[in-house]
Amino acid sequence: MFEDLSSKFDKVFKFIKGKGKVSEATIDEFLREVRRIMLDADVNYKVVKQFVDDVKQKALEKNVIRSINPGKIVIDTITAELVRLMGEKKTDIKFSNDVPSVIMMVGLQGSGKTTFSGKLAKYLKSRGKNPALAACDVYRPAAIDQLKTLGEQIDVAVYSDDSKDPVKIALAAVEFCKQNYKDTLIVDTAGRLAIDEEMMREVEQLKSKLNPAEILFVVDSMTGQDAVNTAKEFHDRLDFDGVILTKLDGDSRGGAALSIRAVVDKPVKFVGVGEKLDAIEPFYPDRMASRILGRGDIQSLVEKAATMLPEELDEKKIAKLEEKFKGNKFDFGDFLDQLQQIKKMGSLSSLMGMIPGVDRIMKGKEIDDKPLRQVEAVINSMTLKERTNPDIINGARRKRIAGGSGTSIQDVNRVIKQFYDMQKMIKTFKKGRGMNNMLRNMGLPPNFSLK
Ligand SMILES: Nc1nc2c(ncn2[C@@H]2O[C@H](COP(=O)(O)OP(=O)(O)OP(=O)(O)O)[C@@H](O)[C@H]2O)c(=O)[nH]1
Ligand SMILES: [Mg+2]
Repeated sequence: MFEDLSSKFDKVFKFIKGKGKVSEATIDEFLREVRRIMLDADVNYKVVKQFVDDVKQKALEKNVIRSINPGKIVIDTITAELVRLMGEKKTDIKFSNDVPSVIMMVGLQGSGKTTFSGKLAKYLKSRGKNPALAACDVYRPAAIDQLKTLGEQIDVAVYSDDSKDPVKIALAAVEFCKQNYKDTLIVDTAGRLAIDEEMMREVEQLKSKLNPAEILFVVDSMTGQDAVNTAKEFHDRLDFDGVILTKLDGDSRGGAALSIRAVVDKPVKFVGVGEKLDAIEPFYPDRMASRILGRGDIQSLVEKAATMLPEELDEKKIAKLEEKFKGNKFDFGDFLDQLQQIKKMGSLSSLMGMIPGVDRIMKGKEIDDKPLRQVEAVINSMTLKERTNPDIINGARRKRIAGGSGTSIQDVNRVIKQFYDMQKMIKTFKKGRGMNNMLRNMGLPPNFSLK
């Protein structure tokens, strides 16, 4: 995410860090560079001007010119101003006192409304809500089916009928929620190629009839300043409550993320970071600033792992795994369980991108998940007996497993070797020689840390 922006910030920060004392002219030179970086990232020019002026004023107030550590003052000021620019604090979804709370999605065609409706339903469901979806895009023939398919994947009811009237469908969906004890209704609406009067009238009508708790404007972050301009037009007509920035996993330069809040004065509430239904993250301005400045986002990574636990990994399973570790009984079945846990957290690329510095090294390159998938396929082709007792996997069995999993015998050999290596690692760990031994086994120096 934003690799280009982070590496440029990194460069210009190095310039100021190296300075002992600075004059106002040096600060100006530095800020001219910051300005250029932000314009290159397609941040709105008015926003950039205000930002740079604010940074200068605040740095001067902090006596940067007389300071012996001017670099730190300037960098801290920029960090704080970036956070402020994006809205300071995370803003939650609002719910109404009426049942159901209606959350309405609006935005241009292809911005990601339908996908985000599914993501939000899944997100709210895992947090104790009982949502339903309403299919109010009656224009695109496949739109209703698309939403129904998403609903099936997450086991959330989708209300649709063939009245061809979005307002009627939405009102009927509200009734459906009341009768079926659904507390939240997510309304997916139709998008058009550019803002047209008909679409605007339709969403205005939906707004007045539904009295939604939230209108969320969904926008493709890759469209940069166009995203910001569209946001403004939608905002003038609809006074929406929050912004959803989608496709931040792509090569979005950061312009939309950095300018939208300042231009429409409405918070970004979530971001979309992939096509899958769990590729949704609440928007934290401070964490986003950290990513933009190439410092990663360890907090989100940890939370991602932690929030999975109640839902997807039950206490019993953890206890069982611990037992197995202790008794040296860790087998291929457990190996497979572990792999599936990792996969549930998202793609390897998105996980690695949250580690400080990694984004810049990878420069947007995708990490190939194929080896993981291969390991999974190989284990899936083993019999239960083979999984618990890998020593019996002889040549003939290896051949069968390779055939069954669509891999080669070499692949199977590799997976089995990896498994034994992992067992060895667990043993070293158990013997109490601790973390450093484990790191050495992984080919890393002792006391290795990501910071
Ligand atoms: N990479 C990536 N793709 C996304 C994201 N969100 C949506 N998409 C993809 O963008 C395309 C359009 O998404 P939709 O959800 O159908 O968009 P929409 O706004 O409902 O489109 P219309 O109904 O035609 O107006 C699909 O191929 C999605 O898979 C995201 O966060 N990241
Ligand atoms: Mg749609």
